[in-house]
Amino acid sequence: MHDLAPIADFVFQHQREAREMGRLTNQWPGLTVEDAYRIQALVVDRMIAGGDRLVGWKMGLTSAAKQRSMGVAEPIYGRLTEGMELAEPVLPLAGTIHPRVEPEVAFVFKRALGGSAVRPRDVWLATECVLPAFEIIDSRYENFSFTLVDVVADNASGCRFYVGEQGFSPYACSWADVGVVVKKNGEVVQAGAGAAVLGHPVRSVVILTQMLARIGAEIEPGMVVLTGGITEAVHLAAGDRVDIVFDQLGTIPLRVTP
Ligand code: 0L1
Ligand code: MG
Repeated sequence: MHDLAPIADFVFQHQREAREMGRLTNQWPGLTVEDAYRIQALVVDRMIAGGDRLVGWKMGLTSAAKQRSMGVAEPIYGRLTEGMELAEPVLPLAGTIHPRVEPEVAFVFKRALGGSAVRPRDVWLATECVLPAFEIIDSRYENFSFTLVDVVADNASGCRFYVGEQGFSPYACSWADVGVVVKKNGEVVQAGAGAAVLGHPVRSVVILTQMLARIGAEIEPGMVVLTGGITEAVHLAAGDRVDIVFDQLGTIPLRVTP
């Protein structure tokens, strides 16, 4: 049994300074997934103590391919804070290590949603709107290489996120069928559809509520949930322009600056 506070201090410092670290599981063998979620929460407590605010949740490992590569059957979740949100689709590389971008669908909630028995239709009733979004993931581990425990403790690689300006009714379309193309410097580098996220992004929210119920937490009114990457993540470098084209729903033009 480890004292988790010094481990959380270690992760917090590496996240704050955007500094690479070795795997926690090498330095502190025996950590469990439950310990890792506790470390994640303690790290975010430190951010909040410094003036930040919890504004939502992110889901990760939501594609069959990512789950297979990590040897898991369940997605993971991370926490979103105000300080992680980009006001405009511009990513300064300063403050990151080796960032990648993922197109995602974001849900914003008007009502609290929680418990272990949430159904998809409960999600729709609690949702204010759905928006095209992107997440910047930036593992603090060397070479983006980690175990499940490591990545959970590192806030599921969460770094920054951006939510588009135009919100859509949850009923505007089938979010499983929404097509997304990612163009980097004019060239198509990824393509996918909402169904890549657990068959339908709404399932990601259902699973999140079940996972949060285990720790007595829930989605609160006003919170945003990033449901998971629709395509493989795309590597970013200074000067890149990445257009994330959501079929019928608009394009988010991401610029990467030094
Ligand atoms: O948001 C994500 O899907 C990332 C989950 C963590 C694994 C990774 O960094 O690829
Ligand atoms: Mg993601």
